[in-house]
Amino acid sequence: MGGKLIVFEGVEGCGKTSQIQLCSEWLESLGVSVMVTREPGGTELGLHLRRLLLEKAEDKPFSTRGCANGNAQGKPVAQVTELLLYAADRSQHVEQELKPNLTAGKYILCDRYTDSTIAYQGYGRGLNMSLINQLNYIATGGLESDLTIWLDVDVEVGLARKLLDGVGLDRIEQETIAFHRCVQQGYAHLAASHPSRIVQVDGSLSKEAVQQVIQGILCDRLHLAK
Ligand code: Z5A
Repeated sequence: MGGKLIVFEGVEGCGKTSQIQLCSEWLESLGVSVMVTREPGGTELGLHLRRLLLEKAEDKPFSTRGCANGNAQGKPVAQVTELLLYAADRSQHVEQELKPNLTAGKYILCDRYTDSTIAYQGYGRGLNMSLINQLNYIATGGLESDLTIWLDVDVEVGLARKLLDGVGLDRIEQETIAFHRCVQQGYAHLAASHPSRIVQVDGSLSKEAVQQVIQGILCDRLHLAK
């Protein structure tokens, strides 16, 4: 495939959306053909799944929190069901958007991919890692990112940024700090295990400083001329 799949990962509020926007503008200024997408929700089917997956706790009826503490007020979605919904979203996304656009030579900037499932459902929820790896493989057909940028910020910093936005926290953002710390540990472990694919970037710097670092990494790793 002629294009490149560049994934942005990290805990809530780490700055993925902001950096993807800046990166897209920069790449286009270099004459690169860019596509911006995300998981969940990169397809029409995925948008429906995204709504189900991220509904706020007060917007019942779905809640995995109730499932975990056995005190469901609404109808809890089982944790494996949640995992399967992310896999369904990814499978459709890979077939409908990622593969054709990579073949067309695009640079795809993707907000979250397989590592999110490992970090959130694996490290966060504690689901079986071998099951997650199998589902990731089935959903992607083995398509891995060419480069993954992990925007590393403290969990508290990311959540504080989200609270400042004043839009309210979604279902996963409303999880406990302990949950988000497990997710963060998941990213740290992934980055240490896949140094050639995942690059850690200090997301606590200013947006402009983070963007400079990312542009340098893309130039080095993807042989782009600045
Ligand atoms: N999820 C999962 O569990 N399993 C999976 O397999 C997948 C996903 C694929 C998707 O949410 C949710 O699904 C996610 C994991 C789960 N959990 N939650 N919730 P999402 O990706 O759509 O949303 P998010 O992860 O919560 O990201 P976000 O809210 O869009 O945040 P962001 O993109 O990382 O950050 P941002 O929007 O660029 O910035 C947030 C705020 O911080 C905003 O006000 C910015 O202006 C500000 N900001 C950004 N950068 C900076 C810097 N450098 N300094 C200061 N302020 C900054």
